[in-house]
Order: sequence, then structure tokens, then C-alpha cells
Amino acid sequence: KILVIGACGQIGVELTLALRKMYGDNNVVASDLREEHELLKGSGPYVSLDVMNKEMLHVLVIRHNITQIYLLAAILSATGEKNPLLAWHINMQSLLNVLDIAKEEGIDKVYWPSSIAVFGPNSPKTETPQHTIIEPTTIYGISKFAGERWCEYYNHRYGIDVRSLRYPGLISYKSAPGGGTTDYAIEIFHDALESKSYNCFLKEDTYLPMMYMPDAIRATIELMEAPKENIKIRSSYNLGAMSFSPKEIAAEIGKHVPGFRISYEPDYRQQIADGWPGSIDDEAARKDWGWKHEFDLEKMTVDMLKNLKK
Ligand code: VAH
Repeated sequence: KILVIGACGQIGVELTLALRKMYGDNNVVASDLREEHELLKGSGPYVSLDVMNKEMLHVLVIRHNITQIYLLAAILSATGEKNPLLAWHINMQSLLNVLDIAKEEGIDKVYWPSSIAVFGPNSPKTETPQHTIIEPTTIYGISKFAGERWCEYYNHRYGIDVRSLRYPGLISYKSAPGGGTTDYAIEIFHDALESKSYNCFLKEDTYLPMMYMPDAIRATIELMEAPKENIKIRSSYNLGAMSFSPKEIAAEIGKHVPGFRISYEPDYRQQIADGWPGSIDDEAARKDWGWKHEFDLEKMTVDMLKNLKK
């Protein structure tokens, strides 16, 4: 059985629904600190879990015969900068709890997301390579980089089949994002429909690597379904789809929302974004397990607006 930790988060909700569709509702146990998300209710087993409580997690893994764990619980970049020690503690201890239980219980596979936030101002800005200078400047990025090292260590030393993706900024409409720097690209759609205007917290030309959630969910499942011997990278795979700036996504939305206006009021999140890549080289993912994105800015904008208007 599969356990999803952080199942009520922006990725967790959609990943849980996709896994249930693939493996059967009752074979995917959803868990989170928060109460069950509306979209998950009635779709399969749900348990309340604090992933920081290692004993509680261990009992749950045994009681539910868990053989795969997806760990999505984390404090993201913007929130992390407000409480660095808490972000470090939660992002690291949750992973160490999962990896150690995976070793003790012989868990078949573990999934843990990293992020393009591991790259910093000294990394190449465009087409950032899989292997390059990695000097993260946010606690979130530091915790994700450290986590990648732990994943590779548990794979090399104990043979744990842990797999990971460096997600770009993820855009979705089904569940709210949680404190990310790239979340302007979600807020902009809601505000465009509500008030035909959006006040952006990043500068107009801030290029960032982005991905539509359906692509991110499919990438996660394709990675986890790939034959073990194809997975050459045991830290975390670069993963790309598109890059755009606030100015570009505003123009794309303007094609569908006449009179839409954007204004700019950069805040502390501008410094975070300035340290991140503008675009990602995901050649390793395309070569090792056949990654190929489907959504570009135009296609995503149409789908987001169509679904938010419902
Ligand atoms: C964040 N959405 O903004 C996350 C992501 C690349 C960005 O890691 O923190």
C-alpha cells in the first residue's frame, strides 16, 4: 500500500487522487496534519499524521502494510524565510524519519520532492545543468539540497529506492499553494477573474522555471514507475517545462480577460526569486526515463481559466 504524507497540500491532493486512480482507492492512504481536504473526502482512507512523530509514523506504516511512501510535507521558500530554524527542522527531520523507517521496514520505494530552489545566485542562470554549482541562499533551498544528499546516501549505503524531482514553480487550481515564491503565478489567475487586476510581488521581468500541475503529477508517476536500473540520479532530477515572467503571463491572461491590468510591488520574495535559475536543463530526466512536458504557457492559461471559471 502507498502512504502519502502531506496529502492535503498543493501537490498532495492531486498526487493522492492520481495514485488512487492508478492503484485503487483503498491502496493509497492519505495523511496530513490538517483535516481531510474536501477533494479527498470519500475517495479513500485518510489518517491524521504528524510526520515529526517518528513512532506514530512507524506504527502507521506497520498497521497499514505500507510498501511505498510519498513525502510531500514541507515548509516552502517564502514561509521558510520567516522561520528558518522551524523550516530546517521540519524539512529535514520529516525526511530522516521516513528514510530511517524505510530502511527498518524494507519499504520498496520512497518519493521526496526537491526544487529548483537548490540552485543559488552562483549557479548558471539559463539552462541550469543537472550537475553544477549548488549554493542555495534560502533555508528551503538549503534543506532541499541537504535532503538530496541524504536521499543519495540512503540509496548508496542501504539500497533504499528513493527517487526525487527538482520541481519548478507549480501552478494548479485544485488546491491552494503554501507559501511559495512562485505562487504569484497562481494568485494572478484568481485575481484576474475576480477583479481583472493583479498586484504582483515580483518585478515584471523575473523569469522563473514553471510547470503546470498535470505535468508535475505525470512526471512524478513516470519517475516512480520507471525500472530501477533506469534511475541514474539518486539525489534529484532537474525537471523542466517552461519559463516565463510576470509580464508574459499577464499578457497571456489578457488575451482571455479583456481589460486585465497588472501592477508591480516587489517584496522580500524578489530576492529569493533573483537567486533562482531562469530555465532548467532537464536532459538527464528526458534521457533516463523519457520525460517530456505537455503544457506550455498558452495551453496552461486556457486550462486554468476554464477550470477556475467553473
Ligand atoms: C516555492 N513553489 O516557491 C515552491 C518551489 C521553485 C519554487 O520550490 O518555494
